Amino acid sequence: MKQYLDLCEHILENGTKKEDRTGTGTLSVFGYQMRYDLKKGFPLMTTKKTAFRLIVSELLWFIKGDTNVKSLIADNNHIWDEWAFGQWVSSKEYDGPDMTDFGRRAQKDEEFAVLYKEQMAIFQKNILEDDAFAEKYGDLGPVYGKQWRSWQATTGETIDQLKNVIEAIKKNPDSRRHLVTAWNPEFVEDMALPPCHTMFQFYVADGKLSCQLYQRSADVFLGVPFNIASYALLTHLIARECGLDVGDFVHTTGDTHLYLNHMDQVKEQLSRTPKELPTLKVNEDVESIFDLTMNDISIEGYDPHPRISAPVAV
Ligand code: DHF
Ligand code: TMP
Repeated sequence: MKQYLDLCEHILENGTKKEDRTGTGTLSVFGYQMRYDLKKGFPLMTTKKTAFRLIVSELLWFIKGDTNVKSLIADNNHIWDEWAFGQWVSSKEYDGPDMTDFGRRAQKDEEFAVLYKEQMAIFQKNILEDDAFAEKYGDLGPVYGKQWRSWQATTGETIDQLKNVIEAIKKNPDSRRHLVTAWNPEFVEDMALPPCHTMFQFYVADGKLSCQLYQRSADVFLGVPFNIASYALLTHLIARECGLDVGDFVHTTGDTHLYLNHMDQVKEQLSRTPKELPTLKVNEDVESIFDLTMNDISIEGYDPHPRISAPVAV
């Protein structure tokens, strides 16, 4: 994972101080590219413990076309909670303490952080126990799952981009049109968070499947480790379904930033020596990526340095 550490150093050295939507502030560069040879091991961070289970559960959630946090929360995956919670506390129905700007206030104000935790716990309970509530506030809008599996066409029909791209890779591997896009301009406004990983392309050469992602906005400390592992996993899963080996994962990012409240954490991570990469194991009895469940996917030989926690900018 030297490339990832190089990126962190590159931003520390060359990043420009830039304000951002969340009010946190960042050091940012525009345009960066990393390349991971997937044959050399599975690119999961070894310089900080990264929860592979959460990455699998989120990817399977995209693959099944789901956009509601209910199934993630049921899986004990809370990485999308804040963005669903935001919909509830800004609705007319919400009558608890004022949660305006909860992300930033929870970091600065301990008293508020207690109130926030209480309301978040109520939210999570409601999502799990009340179907109508979950339908209303758990849905993040037409985000990744919707665009990948049922893009709305003007004919009234929907387009299954993921299924189509897998079929196309099998039938016509040399094609230069193996693309899936989550950026649907008509619906960007309806999404709780406009897609960060916006478009990806597959490429087949020498019997190997490669994938390139264009990510418009990249939170290098928190989001990027998840994004790298998630797309590496997707590439493995599609390669095996298409009878191909894995090639490279190419990660191209637009606004590539380190949040100013992640600086100590990044420096701690940079002080650590990378370890050997783990190996991915997928249940061979399941062929199609549409039939895989959590239990079919695991990682072996993962012995990372300890976790480094950091606040997420909402
Ligand atoms: N907003 C921002 N500002 N950055 C993001 O990376 C981000 N990612 C989103 C949604 N919005 C975002 C979805 N993905 C975490 C990782 C990925 C993710 C959201 C959150 C995260 O907090 N990871 C922590 C803790 C994970 C845990 O164990 O619960 C980590 O240390 O990796
Ligand atoms: P933005 O919509 O203002 O760009 O904010 C989105 C933030 O979330 C930004 O810091 C990038 C980060 N992010 C990732 O890095 N990876 C992800 O997968 C997601 C969903 C978000």
